[in-house]
Amino acid sequence: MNRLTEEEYQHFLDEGYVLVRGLLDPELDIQPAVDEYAEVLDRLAHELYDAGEIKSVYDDLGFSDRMIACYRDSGRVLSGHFDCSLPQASTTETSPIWVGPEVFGALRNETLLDVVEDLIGPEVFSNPVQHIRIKPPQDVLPDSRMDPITGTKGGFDAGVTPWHQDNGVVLPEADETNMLTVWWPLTHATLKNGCLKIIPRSHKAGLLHHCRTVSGLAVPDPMLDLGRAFPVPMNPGDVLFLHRRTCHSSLPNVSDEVRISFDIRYNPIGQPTGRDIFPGFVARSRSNPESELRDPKAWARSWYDTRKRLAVENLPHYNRWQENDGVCA
Ligand SMILES: O=C(O)CCC(=O)C(=O)O
Ligand SMILES: [Fe+2]
Repeated sequence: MNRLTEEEYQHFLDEGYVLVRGLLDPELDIQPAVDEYAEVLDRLAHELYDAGEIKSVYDDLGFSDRMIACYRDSGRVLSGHFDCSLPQASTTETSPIWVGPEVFGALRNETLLDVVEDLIGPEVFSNPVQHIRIKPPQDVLPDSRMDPITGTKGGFDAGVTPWHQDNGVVLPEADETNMLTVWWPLTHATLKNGCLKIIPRSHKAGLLHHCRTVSGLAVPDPMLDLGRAFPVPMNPGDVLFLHRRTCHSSLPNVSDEVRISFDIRYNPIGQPTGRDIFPGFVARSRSNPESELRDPKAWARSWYDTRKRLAVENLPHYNRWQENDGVCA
């Protein structure tokens, strides 16, 4: 074991998660990414202002208030401009994406990879199912994104996340892939601003049926042991490692600040990622260190190339769940 104790490892196996408090150093491991996103927001604010969509560039505001002002004035969902992945449909050559060097640095963070290695072994592939979630207070989300099931303003990318297993989000070819989810906040994640909730031991019941909702894929409540569910408030530096079948969701953001978190995934090299139209990379290989990708530009290029390809080819379906299926009606 690099970083985990035997007890922590056993806890992951038994409960389907392990929460490591204070694993990362907020100044060294998190602030560089926060600064990079502040630059992305600065450029976006100028673009929106030039397009007449916001009343000011709001450069006197801090990140959270500036983001909220841009949401409020523009009435748009802006999360795609920050996300390190492409949209689920209708990708064009100009679909927004942010794949900057500090995001790559986060995916290659050695402290994280030490724990990942403890959990899935020494040959580690960075799975392309990855997001930064800048979740604004839900009252600034456009009304069109009201979720009929949860009654909260949704949109998978910026609102409340319904109960699901990450295994349900990838294609069946990855059902036996040992995919690990790594969730960590860049700001405090609280009960009020929409922290994660998990159901311990839910990883033992196999893959559950997921329904398509406005907010993303959702396991219907009757299939869940909700009595066990608990919220997981976290501080910057804390990291949550989730088994691919552990049921989780997140609360609505009813605060007046944005909640920012990374959710990134890894699997053993050679196993299907479940989304092979997107590019992953070797993050750590003890047997062949030369195969590791260390060049942030090459990584960014792999996403730009994918965007270009998807803008002309149709995106193959990467959702196994049908639109109007009986279980979900
Ligand atoms: O951050 C959220 O609100 C949801 C995250 C999630 O579903 C995940 O990390 O897999
Ligand atoms: Fe998830």
